[in-house]
Amino acid sequence: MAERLSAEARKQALGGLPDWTEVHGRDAIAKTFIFKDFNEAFGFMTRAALAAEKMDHHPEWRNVYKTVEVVLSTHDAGGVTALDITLAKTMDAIAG
Ligand code: HBI
Repeated sequence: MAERLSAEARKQALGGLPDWTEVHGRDAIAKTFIFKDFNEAFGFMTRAALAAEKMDHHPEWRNVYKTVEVVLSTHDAGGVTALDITLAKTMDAIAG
């Protein structure tokens, strides 16, 4: 199983992930993506869902029109692991 990152390692990883932040009161990271319209937002979610499924690592997320709020945490580990950092980078790459 993936290991939870230390607070220091998590901070360092977040340094390379623009606009991703730590979630207050929980070992998780979050980012809100805002797209041009619903079509762009849902296209992002579709591509990210396929990447997540391939990783067998899935986001918590919420979509309202052109906004997608994402929270990443590894449930099995009870916190942020390297899998969350990889998925965050993948989502950033997909969002462009
Ligand atoms: N996704 N975010 C997240 N965290 C998990 O622990 C997780 C997952 N997707 C699939 C998964 N774990 C499975 O590997 C286990 O529940 C068996």
